[in-house]
Amino acid sequence: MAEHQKSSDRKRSWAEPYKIKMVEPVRITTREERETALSEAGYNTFLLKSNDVYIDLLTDSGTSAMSDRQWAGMMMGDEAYAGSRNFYHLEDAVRKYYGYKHLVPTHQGRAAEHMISQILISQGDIIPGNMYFTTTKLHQELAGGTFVDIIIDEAHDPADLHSFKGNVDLDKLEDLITEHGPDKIPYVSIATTVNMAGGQPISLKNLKELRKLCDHHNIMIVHDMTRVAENAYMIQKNEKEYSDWSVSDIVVEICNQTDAATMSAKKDALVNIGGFLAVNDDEIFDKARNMVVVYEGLHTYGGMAGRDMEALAIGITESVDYDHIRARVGQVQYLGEKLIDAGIPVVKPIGTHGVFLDAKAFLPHLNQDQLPAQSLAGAIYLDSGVRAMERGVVSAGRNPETGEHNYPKLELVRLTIPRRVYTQAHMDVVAESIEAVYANREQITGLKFVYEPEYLRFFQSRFERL
Ligand code: P71
Repeated sequence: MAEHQKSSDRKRSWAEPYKIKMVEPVRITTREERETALSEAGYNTFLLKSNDVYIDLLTDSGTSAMSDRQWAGMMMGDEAYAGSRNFYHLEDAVRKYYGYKHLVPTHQGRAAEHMISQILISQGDIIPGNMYFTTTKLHQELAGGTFVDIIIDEAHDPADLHSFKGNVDLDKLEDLITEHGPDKIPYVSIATTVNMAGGQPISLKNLKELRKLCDHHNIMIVHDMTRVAENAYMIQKNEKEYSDWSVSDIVVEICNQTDAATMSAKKDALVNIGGFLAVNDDEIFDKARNMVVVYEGLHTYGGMAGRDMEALAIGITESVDYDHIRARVGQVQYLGEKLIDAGIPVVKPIGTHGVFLDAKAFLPHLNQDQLPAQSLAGAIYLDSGVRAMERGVVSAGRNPETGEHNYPKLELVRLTIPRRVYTQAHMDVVAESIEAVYANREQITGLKFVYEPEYLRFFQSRFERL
C-alpha cells in the first residue's frame, strides 16, 4: 500500500509497529528521595543520576531503543583500524538515503559542526540560520563567526499555529546580505527540524526558495539533518504538493537543496552514539577528511567503532520507514494533544521530537531572571520523577561581548520522547504529572545561579531556590 493511502485512515488508532523483546526496569522513587536527589543535583536535571529518574524525557539523543536488526549488525562489526566494511555500508546508506556524495564519520554531531565551522568560517563572518542550536552556534563563534537568527517571526510565538515554523524569513536574509555583502556569509545554517523552536519543520517550498536566493549570491547551505526524517514526515502530512511522495523521497529532496550536512545520528538515525559530516564538494571533503584524523580518528571510522557504523547504516534505513516515523511522531502528538486538552500552555503546533511547555505562561509570577523553565523542570521531577530539560534563559547563555544573559523569547521546558522506548501508558503518567504540577503552579518558586561554567552552561550549572 502506498504511504499516502495509509495516511488517509487517520481516524483509526495506531499502535507501535514493533513488539517488546527485552525490558529494562526503571525505579520508582518517593517524593522524599527526589527532594534529596534534586537538591544534590543543584536543581539541574542534567546533574541527576539516571537511577533516580522514573521516566526520562531529558532528551531523544542517544536514548533510542535499537532494533533486533541493528543489534545483529553490531555483531557484524569489522573493527579494522582502516577500511572497515561497516564504513562502506554506512557510506552507501548516506548516499542512497540522503544523496550526499562524501561521508566523514564522527563520534557525534558537534564534532561535525566543529569541522565544518573551522573549514568554512573566517573571523568576522556572519552565519544566518533558522534559529540557533547551542552547540552549532558555539562552534560558529569559536571559528570567529556570528550567528544571526533569520527564522520567521511566528517561530518565536508559542501560540502561533503556522505549520512550518522552521521556515526562513527570506527578507531577513536579503537584508543581511545587503548589509554585510555575500562574501561575509559563507553559508546559511538550516536545521530540519528546528529543535529550539519546539521541533518545528521547514517546508520544501521555503527551502527551495532559499536555495534560489543562495544560488543567486553564491552562498552555500549547510544542513543540520539531525531530525530530517521527522521533518520529511511533517512535509508529507502538511505540504500538499508532497502528500503522495514517500518520506524517503522527501528526505532526499530536502538534502538535494543543500551543499553539506552535519548529523547527530543519535536522534533520527536510531543509534546510541554516532554522527557524520556529509559534503558534495571535493575540496571541502579533502579538508574535512584531513581534519578528522586530528580530532576524531581515521577517516574510515571517525569516532565510531565498526559495530556502531553498522548499527547506524541499518538505523538510517529504519528511520525513513513510514510505519516507524508515523508512530514516532504520533506518540509525541499523543502526549501533546493530551496536554492541550488539559489546558496546559505548550508550544503549538506540537513538534516532532517532544512537547515543549511554555514556562512563561505556566509560571507568570516568575520573571526570566528567576529562571522559570529551570524551576519548572525541577518541579516536574519532584512531582513524579519525570526528567525534562530547560530550554530557556539558562540554555541561551550570555552575550559574549556584554557578558549579560541572553533573554530568549521562548522560555521552554522540553519533554523529549526517546524513540521506541516508552509506551502510551508512560505518556499518560507524564500528562497526569504535568497537570498536577499545573494545578499547584503558584507554589513554584524561582532559582538563582550558584555555579556557572564558561561553555554550554546549562549542562553543569548549579542553582539554589530563591
Ligand atoms: C538534544 C541534543 C543533545 C544536546 C546537545 C546540547 C545541549 C543539550 C542537549 C543535539 C543536537 C541537535 C541539533 C539540532 C546538533 C546537535 C548536537 N541535541 N544539532 O536535543 O539537536 O549533536 O549531541 O550529537 O553532538 O537533546 P550531538
